Amino acid sequence: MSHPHSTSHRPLPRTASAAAAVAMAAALLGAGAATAAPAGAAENPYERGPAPTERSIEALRGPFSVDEDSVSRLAVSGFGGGTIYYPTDTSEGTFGAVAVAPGYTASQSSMSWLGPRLASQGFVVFTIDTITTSDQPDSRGRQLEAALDYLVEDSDVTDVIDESRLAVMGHSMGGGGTLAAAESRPELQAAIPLTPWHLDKSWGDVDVPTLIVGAENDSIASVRSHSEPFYESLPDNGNKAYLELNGASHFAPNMSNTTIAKYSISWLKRFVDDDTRYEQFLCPAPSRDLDIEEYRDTCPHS
Ligand code: 856
Repeated sequence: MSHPHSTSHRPLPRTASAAAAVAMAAALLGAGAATAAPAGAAENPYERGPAPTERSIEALRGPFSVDEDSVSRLAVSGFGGGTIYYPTDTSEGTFGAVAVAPGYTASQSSMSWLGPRLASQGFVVFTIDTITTSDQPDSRGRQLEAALDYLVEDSDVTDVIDESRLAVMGHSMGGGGTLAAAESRPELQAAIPLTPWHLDKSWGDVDVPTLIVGAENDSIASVRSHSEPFYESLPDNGNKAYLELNGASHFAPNMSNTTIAKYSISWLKRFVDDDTRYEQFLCPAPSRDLDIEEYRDTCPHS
């Protein structure tokens, strides 16, 4: 870009005082640009709730009170109904939303712990039932998309949601569906497959920030054949992470789990809300400990 105040193409004399004058002019121009910006423009309009701490992201409940709304399967199409958990206080603005799919043979109740856990941190959470409990991963992905469409277009909480900030999660075949939905809808802001299962191991077209959670002792969707190849196939130049739960089974995501909660909250806050206050929990990568067998990432996030 050309400099608006430059009138000469003659090289400046490279004396110390001339260099200082150039630096001063640049500083003044920078300051002028900052003061000319609208008030508050530097603040993130999507930030919700107080500054986080390790303790606040591990807590059983976050700062927002939560209500729930049951959605009958008879009232919807493209998925099997579910339960919407949503923050009651909209004084800071609308919230991002996340749809959550269960695994093979399971219902929404298998993921219900995530409803109040995530909603109380400032998200609308829709734990869904699938059309049949034997639906395959790609079908579960389409059902997650239908659930998000219902949430922003037809639900009783449309006014609570920012339709441009949506995410998907799911367990096992629902985690495979989460990958499929992310591939199908690049406009999604985040995806979190939990001990995901899918026959397709190639997800190089996914352009959605994706946190894959694997379980070390998973004998249904082994990390060797599922989570690890899924993670490695995601583009290296995108935002992705792999969290492997130490000593955990395939069913770890079906019970209240603080490690899943704290990294899911951080991922959703970082990418659905653009809330960089949570980057501290993701980068640098958490260390191996009693809860974490392994963590892979593409830090720093962009
Ligand atoms: C249960 C996914 C051949 O595939 C399987 O055996 C299999 C079994 C179970 C699941 C799953 O979704 O488990 C979650 O709620 C694949």
